[in-house]
Amino acid sequence: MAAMAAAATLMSATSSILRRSALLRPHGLQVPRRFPRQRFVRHIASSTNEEAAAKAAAATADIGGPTIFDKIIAKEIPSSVVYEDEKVLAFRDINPQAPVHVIVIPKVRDGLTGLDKAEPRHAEILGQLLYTVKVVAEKEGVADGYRVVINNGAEGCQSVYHLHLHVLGGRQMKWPPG
Ligand code: DGP
Repeated sequence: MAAMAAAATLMSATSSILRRSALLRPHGLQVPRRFPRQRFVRHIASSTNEEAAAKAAAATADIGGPTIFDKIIAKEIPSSVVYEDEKVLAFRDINPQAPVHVIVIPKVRDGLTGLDKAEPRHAEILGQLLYTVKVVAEKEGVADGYRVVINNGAEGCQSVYHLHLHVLGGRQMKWPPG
């Protein structure tokens, strides 16, 4: 009789252990533990990405004020446009230093107050600006010889803080430049 009672107790205990491990753990214990963990990891990852993006945006924010070139782009003040496309504008300099003197600018400054603010993300627009210089030189009939100048910063004689390339031609250039 005692042996039968002991066997019944053992079977009940075994069944309880089996129920917990084989049935409850996968459906009852593991599910609620696994999902929150994954969500937590995803949350950490996404907030880290957001923070990194916010830091990158702050580091490259366009902190320069508006310039006269914004008004030229918006056609609020007139200019003699030599070339224009979606991203780039080229117009004659108001104070020409050579028979041909054209300014080439990005329509969206995107932090490029000067060349010193260039970031890897600007590589495409920088290439487009340079290519536009070549197009402008051909249009202006100076493709055989011209000079491209970027004045950067106060010591470089920059006066308008919106990146621009000067295309100068139509006369013999001298070297070194002043
Ligand atoms: P820089 O000194 O490198 O920043 O050159 C700025 C040039 O911009 C300078 O050669 C004169 C030109 N510029 C300034 N204001 C105007 C304007 O209102 N119209 C035109 N067409 N050019 C301007």
